[in-house]
Amino acid sequence: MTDRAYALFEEQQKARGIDLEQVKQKLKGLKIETPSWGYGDSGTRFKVFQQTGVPRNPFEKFEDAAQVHRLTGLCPSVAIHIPWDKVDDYGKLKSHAESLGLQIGAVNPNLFQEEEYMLGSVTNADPVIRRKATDHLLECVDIAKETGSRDLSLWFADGTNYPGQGDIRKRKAWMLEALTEMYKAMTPQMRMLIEYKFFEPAFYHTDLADWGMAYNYALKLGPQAEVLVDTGHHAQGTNVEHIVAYLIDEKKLGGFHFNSRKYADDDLIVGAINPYELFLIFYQILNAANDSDSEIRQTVDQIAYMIDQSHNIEQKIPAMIRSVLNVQTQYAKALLINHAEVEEAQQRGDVLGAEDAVRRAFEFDVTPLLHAIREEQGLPVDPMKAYLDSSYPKDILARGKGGASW
Ligand code: AOS
Ligand code: ZN
Ligand code: ZN
Ligand code: ZN
Repeated sequence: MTDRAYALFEEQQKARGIDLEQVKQKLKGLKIETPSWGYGDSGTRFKVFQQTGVPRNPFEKFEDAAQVHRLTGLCPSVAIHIPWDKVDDYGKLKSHAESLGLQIGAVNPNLFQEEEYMLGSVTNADPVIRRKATDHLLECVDIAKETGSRDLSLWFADGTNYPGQGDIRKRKAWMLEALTEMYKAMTPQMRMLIEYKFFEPAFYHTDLADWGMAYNYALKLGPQAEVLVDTGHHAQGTNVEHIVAYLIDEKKLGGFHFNSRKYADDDLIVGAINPYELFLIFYQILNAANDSDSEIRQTVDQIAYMIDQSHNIEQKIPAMIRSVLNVQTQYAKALLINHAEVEEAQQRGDVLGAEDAVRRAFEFDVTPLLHAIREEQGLPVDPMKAYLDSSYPKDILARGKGGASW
């Protein structure tokens, strides 16, 4: 059955001029980093729900992440959040990760959970608090040295709730001061990925509100600083794939935090609400992947694909499996775009033809293709089912309730 479905799919794609061997190779190369915080308890400002069986410490978070990688083959690294994942010995955490076939990925400083940061961290009017916040950034650089992490992902909750509450321009300068100090502490192999979000928790102004501000800081800091696009961090209607194309073209797109949303920064399972947006993001990336400029191709190669989700009511591990499979599916669909066909239609000024050439790829059922590559990789064809049928979901119940949470 699978074979017949694949044979038909292969025939169909061949007729469209798609080289399936190349598609398969690219699919097998896809890597998506999962976040340690996605495995723990989380919630909204109204309630953090406690589930039975969530990891009790960073070591167990890696054990759960290893399940996701074992079954999908997609997630060899895990992002950590400091101090949520603070341990005495990062070398020990690193070897634990390696023993599970994983690596420690991006290090995420946390400058939003201490009392002192109520009016800002690196942008606080009090120099003592700014110092403390900057020291935490430096601590994270040191941790990244120990864990062997390339990327430091920065997101700041800094902002104000009311006009006049803070001096926007002074805060802008303090932000640059802190980032500069951190940038100078990084090793040449490291990258600073600067995230932005237009509101929440601050509701009047956010110091790093949009991609333009993140880009401006990255430009001032130097080549090791780049922009991180979190898909949930835009106003309704924003054309995220345009931002992606623009940043790639400027060689400043460092990575993604994938998630999906209906209203704001909802942190829902990526691809659950807006799969076409995700597909169009990959369209832009793949369009740039063949650019004649080698620096653009290199930018595309270095993009860090990361999930940033907080699973409040979902079972954590299945939610993560669903998420990465959704990314894989949209990536697979985008790989079916015939770029030459799109370009020809553009040249002819054929608006409908160009749109059709892009959309048609989205409309294919890629299930036979995904089953085929999983078989070739020795992975279960249905990773979700394989997880649910395994003993792991039952085994972790022994951990009880009250695991790690933010
Ligand atoms: C916050 O909205 C951001 O997306 C950050 O990436 C944050 O660090 C992450 O959600 C973990 O809290
Ligand atoms: Zn209300
Ligand atoms: Zn994020
Ligand atoms: Zn967010």
